[in-house]
Amino acid sequence: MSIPLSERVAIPELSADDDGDEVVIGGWIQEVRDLGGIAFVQIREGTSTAQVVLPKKKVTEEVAEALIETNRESVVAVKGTVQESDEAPGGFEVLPDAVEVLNEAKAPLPMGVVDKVDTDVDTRIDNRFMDVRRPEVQAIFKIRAAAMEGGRRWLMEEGFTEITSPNIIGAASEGGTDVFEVTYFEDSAYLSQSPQLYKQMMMATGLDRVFEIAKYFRAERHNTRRHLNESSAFDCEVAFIDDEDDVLWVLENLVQAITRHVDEHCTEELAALDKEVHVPETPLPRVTYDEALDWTEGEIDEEVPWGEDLSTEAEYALGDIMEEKRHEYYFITKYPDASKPFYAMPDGELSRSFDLGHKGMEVTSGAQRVHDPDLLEQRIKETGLDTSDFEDYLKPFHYGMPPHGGFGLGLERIVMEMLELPNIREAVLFPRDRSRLRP
Ligand code: AMO
Repeated sequence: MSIPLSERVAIPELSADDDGDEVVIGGWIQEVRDLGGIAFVQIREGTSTAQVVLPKKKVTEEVAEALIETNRESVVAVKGTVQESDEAPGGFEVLPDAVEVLNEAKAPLPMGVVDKVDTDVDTRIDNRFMDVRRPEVQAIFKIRAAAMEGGRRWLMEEGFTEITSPNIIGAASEGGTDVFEVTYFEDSAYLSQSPQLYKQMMMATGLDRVFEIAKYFRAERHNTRRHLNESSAFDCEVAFIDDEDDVLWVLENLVQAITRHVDEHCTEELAALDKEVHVPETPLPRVTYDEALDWTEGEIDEEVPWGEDLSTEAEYALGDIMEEKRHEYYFITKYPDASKPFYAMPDGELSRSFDLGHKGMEVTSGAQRVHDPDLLEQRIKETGLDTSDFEDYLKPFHYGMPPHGGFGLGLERIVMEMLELPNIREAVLFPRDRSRLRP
């Protein structure tokens, strides 16, 4: 007779209070300790385990063998009685009457799950299904999901509408060369670098506040610890703004909502990673681009010429300075126009653009946008792009486009930063980088 899996009780929900209850549990065989007259088997589900106790005189040979002889990491169902036990981890154990091996794992395993040996990151990603069985890895993806939930919830509460824009597009969304070209029937198309042009087009519709948890595809050739060729972001756009300050308000509160949600809902996961999340106070400090150059001068080997984007070295130096001032998160505002894209609103030589930094890592860029069609067209031309590629984007600007602005908050970047992960690949299940297209 098979064990009814629909009656399965979640291991994290079991405790000594269930003493005497008949339960069904299911999970992966993590560890077997056979002491002769008695054996202990740890069954893992998620980041929790339950101890199954096998006193050889009290359980049938068939039950004992099924757990002791089956390879580690096999999936089993166990039906038995919960008994309080001071010696068992969690204060309880399960005495089984029936065991069913649902799927036996091959041996040897492609990588260890609980062994304390360091497995290299490539082996881990090649075997992600097994890597995610490790509590500290599973915790990362639960926290990532919580970050998405916390952000999405807050945006919904603030009246944002979630949109979905196309990922297969006819012209490069961010301009430039970092686009993946794909065959589209008889034509070629591109994978979207961001939903930038679409979220802006929505500002002409009356949906005044939109967001998308978007995919960015970027054919950047560099292989760094903070770049992916496929990444995700909270992309927001807001209409009827006075200036970029209105957008900064949304961003700082979104970051606060994300970190607060993780802090409040991921206690176990943070403990598995031995991390604490710091919820920033708002408003976040604003540092102008000029101040950033000024403050980092002398702290870095290669000065940043005015007008250019901050170098990685300057970003980290600024991160250190801000950390000394006890600020993990901070805005960098008033960038030079020359360093920002055509759609960002110029303000003389400056731009109404900003970045959000966290300890030296850029986690967000955004800006008030140009909403005047003539200026926008002129800027597209000045960038060396072909305005005919932007016809669909430009059209709404001729038919009632309110002042607007927005930002893209890199999801992997904020997860990586929150959890102090050494590499962005740790924050995505199946990373895409220059040398990886599988699994
Ligand atoms: P930007 O190109 O700065 O701006 O991207 C916004 C944020 O997305 C994240 N990000 C990445 N993360 C990992 N790997 C990458 N290759 C990568 N590229 C970007 C970063 C970055 O800050 N359209 C604008 C946003 C806007 O103005 O609304 C844009 O895409 O965290």
